[in-house]
Amino acid sequence: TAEVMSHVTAHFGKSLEECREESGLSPEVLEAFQHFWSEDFEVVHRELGCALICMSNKFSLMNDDATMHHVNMHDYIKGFPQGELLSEKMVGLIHNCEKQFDDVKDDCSRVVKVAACFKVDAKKAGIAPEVAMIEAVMEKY
Ligand code: BOM
Repeated sequence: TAEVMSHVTAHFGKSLEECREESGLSPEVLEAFQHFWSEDFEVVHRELGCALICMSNKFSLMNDDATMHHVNMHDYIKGFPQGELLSEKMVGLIHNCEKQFDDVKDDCSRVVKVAACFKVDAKKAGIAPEVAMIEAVMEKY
């Protein structure tokens, strides 16, 4: 659900600052991670893909080849309130997007394409949070 996704995004997004430098993602491109879900934000920069890899590694959510670690992702999402309502859906959507871009060799470039695909599909599935929903739960993490 979008509510659960707001919690996941708020928690995951807290690791963005730690990853900014090593990923080369400037604050002008993405000031705060909650804006990932904004209509106005285009998920296109390779550096965002590098940042997502760095952030995911803080929580062991990716394998060494920068694909999603299914078990760890399930467990991570299930750790949030009502997370079991979202985990299967979210893992399924991400995996479906990964399959569409598995020909892209560069990890950062592939991950940003997978993330853009996931954003579109999550909106279609009605599980994308509003930025305001994320902001409302930021203080919990
Ligand atoms: O093959 C790489 C898979 C990684 C894709 C990551 C997509 C996540 C997009 C950003 C949304 C964040 C919300 C929660 C974070 C959990 C990863």
